[in-house]
Amino acid sequence: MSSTVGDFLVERLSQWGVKRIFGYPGDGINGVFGALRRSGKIEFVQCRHEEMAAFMASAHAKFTGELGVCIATSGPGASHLLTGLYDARLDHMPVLAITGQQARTALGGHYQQELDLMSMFKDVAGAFVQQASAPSQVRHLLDRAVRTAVGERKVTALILPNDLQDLPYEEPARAHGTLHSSVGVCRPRVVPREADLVDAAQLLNAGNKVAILVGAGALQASEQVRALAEKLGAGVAKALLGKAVLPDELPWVTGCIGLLGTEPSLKLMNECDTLLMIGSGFPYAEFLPKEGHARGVQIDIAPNMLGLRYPMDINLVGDAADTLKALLPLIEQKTDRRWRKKVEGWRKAWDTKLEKRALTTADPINPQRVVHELSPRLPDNAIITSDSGSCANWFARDLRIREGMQCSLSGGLASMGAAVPYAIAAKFAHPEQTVVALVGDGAMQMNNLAELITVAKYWKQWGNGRWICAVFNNQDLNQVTWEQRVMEGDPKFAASQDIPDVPYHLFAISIGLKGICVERDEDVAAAWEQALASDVPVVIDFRTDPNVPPLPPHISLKQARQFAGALLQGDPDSVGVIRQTARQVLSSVLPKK
Ligand SMILES: Cc1ncc(C[n+]2csc(CCOP(=O)(O)OP(=O)(O)O)c2C)c(N)n1
Ligand SMILES: [Mg+2]
Repeated sequence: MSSTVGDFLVERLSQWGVKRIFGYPGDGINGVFGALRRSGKIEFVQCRHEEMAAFMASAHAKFTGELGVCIATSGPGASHLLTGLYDARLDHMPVLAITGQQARTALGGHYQQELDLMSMFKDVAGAFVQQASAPSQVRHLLDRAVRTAVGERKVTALILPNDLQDLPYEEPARAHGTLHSSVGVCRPRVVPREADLVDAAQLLNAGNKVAILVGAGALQASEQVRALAEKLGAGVAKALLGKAVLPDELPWVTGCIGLLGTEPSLKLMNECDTLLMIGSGFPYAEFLPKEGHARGVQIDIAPNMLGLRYPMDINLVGDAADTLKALLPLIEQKTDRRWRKKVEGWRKAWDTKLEKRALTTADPINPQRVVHELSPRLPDNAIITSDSGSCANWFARDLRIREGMQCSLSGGLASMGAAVPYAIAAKFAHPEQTVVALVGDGAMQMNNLAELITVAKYWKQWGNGRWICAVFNNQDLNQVTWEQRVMEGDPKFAASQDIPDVPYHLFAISIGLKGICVERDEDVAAAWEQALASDVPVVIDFRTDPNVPPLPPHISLKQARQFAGALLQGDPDSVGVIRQTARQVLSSVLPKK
């Protein structure tokens, strides 16, 4: 039987199916931690920082489909959660944050660690945020926080004053002003009406050149997307969060789209006459067809994500798999395969180009080669995470996803610091699978490095050490350096861009993990093989060349001029940049001298 409010909370979370909570302790939340210890029903994962706990909760939701839960103390613990919670919110993940608060008797008194948490969480957890004030209120607050998070795929927050956590739990009385809530939520099957499906099918059947764009919302609809694309003779581009929807072995999958995307995806969008978008909030409208050039159908579970990036003709509210299942019988098999052949041709040419780029020599290591060599060596069910930075380009372009793999990154928020916590949450959820995190050195220094200590603390518990962190050590905040050059026309600003050299592999060794340093292109493949065969988690320090350009698949004339101008203004790395850029892509746009 429950005794304190804390005990009740833990028991109720367990009834909701929560098995693991990520967090960090503090006196504002000790009443709940005591209950976690007494109960033993929920595993507590101790992170190095509350932001990492929130990233882990977000990743837990992404890699399992379950609710992610994170917990922190009052004041600074709660405020540290914010970025990870925003990550979940922007990627539509169900996450519950539980935090402490000062005692009810102190609130409003400018007390130590007293923050107005209701106001602070109001934006990120706007779907449901409440601060409990009485024991008998906690039951419905928790039930509603979980049901809202799961049912609406939102972030919610529950704030518990510390004195309240230790009070005896009371069931709500049968009286005016009390509530009697329950556990459980059955998600609906959401399928558009038949007449709307018929309209959508007519539009798609009338198209001669159909392009499909899939996002995270289509991750559970791989089979249906594939069947539909085959019938329509369509090419399929993938938004970053939808990278695992279809394997890259399919010759008509054009890969990722956007600034980090591929040339065939760009061509697919520019030349199609019909666009079908499924479960994607891909933001960059300039990579979609020009307005009026294509007719469009969109499918999304969230009505507020429909018709937003492209003026769609038909906006269908629906679950991706169920909607496609209902749509498929209405779709005619296209006999004219010329468009499909064209898309496959683009894709083939791109594969050749990509491989050539990856195998070009660089100084010291070509970062594209790091991911290029990883792809064929990954086990079938590997999980790959990426940080934000130039490695996200190589993750998007050079990583070839196969069936059964999962991958993700901080998509909507594009925050640095997510790759290692994501990879930790992935490993807790799927301990039998190999997990690989791709991380920039700036992101390591920001917070991923400390989170390796969490790996050192827990890996033996996972039952195996198949967990790898690959660092792209270029001593530069490279993605932004290139944005300064190409988008702004500014030379690299060394004061803001250069970062110290840190021996990541030695840090790993010092905390009991394995560390490998790779300094030459020709050693990249062997390093991956060694790491993938290791029974201890590995950190690989790849010394990569910052002058390999992570450029968008197309570069506009304006950007080319700006880029050339930036180099002429005295970019400190101009010689290396020109050499690498010429080798990679841009020989036509470089300054002549
Ligand atoms: C929290 C946060 N701060 C700043 C940025 C802006 N930003 C995006 S990529 C990047 C550079 C990342 O550098 P690094 O991790 O070394 O990767 P690289 O691009 O060098 O491969 C920065 C500063 C961000 N996305 N998130
Ligand atoms: Mg870097």
